[in-house]
Formats: sequence, C-alpha cells, structure tokens
Amino acid sequence: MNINDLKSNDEIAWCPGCGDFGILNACKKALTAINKQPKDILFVSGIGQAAKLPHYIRCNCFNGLHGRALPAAAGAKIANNNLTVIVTTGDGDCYGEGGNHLLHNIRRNVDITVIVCNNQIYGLTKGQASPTTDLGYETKVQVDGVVLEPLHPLEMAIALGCGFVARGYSADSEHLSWLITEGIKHKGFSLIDVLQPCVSFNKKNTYEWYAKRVYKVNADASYNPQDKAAAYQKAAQWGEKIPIGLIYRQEKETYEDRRGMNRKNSLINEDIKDIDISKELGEFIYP
Ligand SMILES: Cc1ncc(C[n+]2csc(CCOP(=O)(O)OP(=O)(O)O)c2C)c(N)n1
Ligand code: SF4
Repeated sequence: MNINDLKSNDEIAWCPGCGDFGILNACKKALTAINKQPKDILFVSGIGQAAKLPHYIRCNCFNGLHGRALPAAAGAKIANNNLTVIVTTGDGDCYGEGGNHLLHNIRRNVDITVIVCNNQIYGLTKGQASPTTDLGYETKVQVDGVVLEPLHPLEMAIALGCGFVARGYSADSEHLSWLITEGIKHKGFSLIDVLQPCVSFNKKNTYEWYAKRVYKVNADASYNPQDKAAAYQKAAQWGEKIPIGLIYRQEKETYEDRRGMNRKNSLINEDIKDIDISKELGEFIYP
C-alpha cells in the first residue's frame, strides 16, 4: 500500500497551518510502514478538530460522541482481533469529557493505539481552556487566566501502568510516524500524546515556542524507556525543555491474552445463527 491509497475525498476543514495536518501525514506514513490494507484498519474518534482526522484517511471510520471514542474502539478490537484500531482524539475529548474512559481503558489494556492531538485548548468550540491548558492562560471564558493546575497525561499514564507512553510533535512528522508505528506494533493500549499547535486559539504554545523547547529523549542512548522511575521524571519535564519520544514501554498481558481471545477465532467470525437466547431473555422480562 502507498500513501495515495489512503487519500480521502473529503475536503479538509482545518485552519491553514493547524498542527493536525502534521499528525494526519504521520498517520498515513505509519499506515504505509505497517503495510495493512485500508479494510483492515479502523479509526475511531469522538468530537472536535482532532476527531475529524479519520474523515481525511480512506479507511474504516467510527465517529461517535464527545469523549466516547475509547469504549467504541475497545469494543471493535475485542469483536474483531484482526483490525488495527487507532483512536484520534483531542486533549478535551480524551482527558476531559473522556477522562474516565481513559483511566479504565489503560487498566483494560486492549490492543489499541490512542493518538491525542494535544493543542492545550478546545479548538472546535473556539478556544476555551481544556484540562491541559497552562496555568494562568487567558481565554475568552477564563478571562482572568486558568486557575486550575493542568493535568499531566504522561505522568498519569505511567502511574496507571500503561504499557506504551509516548509524546510526539506534529511539526516533526517523520519522528511522529515512527512513534505511531511503534504504538501500533505494541501489543496493548498505547498512548501517544502529540504537541499540536492550534494557530487560531492557542497563542502561547506556538510552533516558535515548541521549536525552542522540544528535544528527542531516545537520541540519548543511555535513556532506558523500561526504567519506570526515569520515565516518570522525563514525563514530568515541562517548561524550558520538553521531551518527545518513547518515554515508557513495558510489555504486559493484554485483555485479549487474559480472556484467551488471541487463541480463538475473532468473535465476528463465530456462527451465531443456531444460538437460542430466548431462555436468558425470558429471565429479564416480566410475565
Ligand atoms: C458532551 C459534550 N460536551 C460538550 C460538547 C461541545 N464540544 C464540542 S467539541 C468540544 C471541544 C473539543 O476540544 P478538544 O477535544 O480539545 O479537540 P480539538 O477541537 O481541540 O481538536 C466541545 C466542548 C459536546 N459536543 N458534547
Ligand atoms: S481551530 Fe485550532 S485546532 Fe481547530 S483547525 Fe484551527 S488551528 Fe486547528
């Protein structure tokens, strides 16, 4: 498969210069690297600018409610083991509205890859603060500046035992496509938080701001992503220097392993025509 096979006919509705373009390119490059056919790939999203990304790739797509991409993605993967399931979501969608689903799907550890387009703002609804907006940042709603501490998604994911925790930068599409490829190859829940400038509503965390700060953690050969304490320290770094790369990796049993599903046929291939559930249904229906 080459990149042109993934071209969708939908017109792209993002602002010129939006960081989401780099993420879209990186996703396409990663899909060509893993060499799967579009019919074997499912993108799942909720609501927001980031959630539009699957419309711009010619693959299967499920577009659900705000914050509710993860349960749909986990369900699809459990039903069809052969699918490569990728979620694209915003920082509001995943860490705000969908926060509870994130916690419990990290615990569940179904083999899906979650790409969070983290522009530290609500883009689609025109710039209200999200859970990752920097303290003190002024918006049209938070007129005196954000008063809440921002959420630290990478530290949180490591603390919860997520097996693959990474941070990419949308302007470094090559590096990001490597991270997405590794995330897809990783067996289990993979979280890739992506720094994504929103040129319209986040006037602080701009391309210029990131260019001075981001550095690649894996360029240092002594960095060991399996060292949880070191990974936690890296994840906590934010300010003058911001690490990108594979921050933490740990092989662990997936939900599918625990349920013995990897040894069986995919659920969607099971023959259900002779299954009679009328007795079970009867127990739930008043006579
Ligand atoms: C339950 C619910 N609450 C609020 C909204 C309104 N809403 C739509 S998109 C959005 C923000 C999206 O921000 P984010 O997830 O960060 O994605 P971005 O647009 O920045 O990519 C909100 C609050 C909604 N659609 N549903
Ligand atoms: S509002 Fe921000 S996130 Fe949305 S398309 Fe424009 S630049 Fe991108």
